[in-house]
Amino acid sequence: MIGGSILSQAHMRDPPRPDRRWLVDLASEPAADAFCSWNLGVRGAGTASFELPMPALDTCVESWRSQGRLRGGQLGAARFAGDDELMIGELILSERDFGGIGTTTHEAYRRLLDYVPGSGYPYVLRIWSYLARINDGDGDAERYRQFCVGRQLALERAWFEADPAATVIGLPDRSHKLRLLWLAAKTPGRMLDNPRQLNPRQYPPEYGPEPPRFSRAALWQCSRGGALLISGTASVVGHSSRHPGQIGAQLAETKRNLDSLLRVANEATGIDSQWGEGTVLRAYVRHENHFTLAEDFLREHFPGAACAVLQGEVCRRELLCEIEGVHHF
Ligand code: 3EB
Repeated sequence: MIGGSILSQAHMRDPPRPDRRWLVDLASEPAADAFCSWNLGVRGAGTASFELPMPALDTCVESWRSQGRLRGGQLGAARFAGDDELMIGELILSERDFGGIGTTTHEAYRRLLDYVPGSGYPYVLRIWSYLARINDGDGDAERYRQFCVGRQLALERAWFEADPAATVIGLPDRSHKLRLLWLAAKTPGRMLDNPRQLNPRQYPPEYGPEPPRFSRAALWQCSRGGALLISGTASVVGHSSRHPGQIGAQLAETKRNLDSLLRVANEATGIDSQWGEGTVLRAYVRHENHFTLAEDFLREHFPGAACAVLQGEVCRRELLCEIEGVHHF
């Protein structure tokens, strides 16, 4: 009896072992193997959580760390969270309300362009767009190409001085929702091209009636340092897809594109930076059975980087993977 109580006291002094809380645990971040998480307590007006409904190799939380006062709110169908320097907004529109992906994209970008100038964060650095069935439809009726038509129609109002960095990825579900997230700043960034890749505005018409509109990366400086916001980067050299259907070769080509982009950024900053601890990558693979292959590739070629691998459809059918991310200088 006495022995038993000493034993349990000794046990109480042990540091808590997470695996003992085999069903429910509390931590500042959701557990990697959670099937559900409850966010308890209001952390601050500016702390928002956005959800990407796509399968992942390991679920994880990508946290954007704040500087100064937090703020957040809702503007029509959009909600946003921000701090003294940056904000991220999310706008979700249903194609059911706007009649097709082209018109829905046009409406979403139009709202974005209307909202941004008066938002207090007038410089859009980066945009993410997610839609389902991105490769459905043939020729110029393909949904990605219709997305490009809608985006171009909105951007013809020529509000962006330089196109923001971007990602467009297909969600592997049947949803009718277009999800647009944008990162905007109070101070401007510098948009970068990649010498290995054509500026998307100059893609020939074989890729669709209207060209994609994005820069290969945005370089942004603040008191905490510089950040390279890297667009979705795939196995595209010039304007053409390389190594159709070959995941290993596509990953290697994508890495060469990323290396080339980092050289441009190093020149711009005057810092000889390398991939490593300061690198956060998100890889999208079209097929779930390429999850571990992609992760092994990232581990080997970006040692020290933090990596997430998600299942998503790339905008050209022959492309099997795309990598985006943030590199801190
Ligand atoms: C490419 O290089 C690959 O339409 O905004 C990557 C990132 C791609 C963004 C976009 C498209 C977009 O063309 C596809």
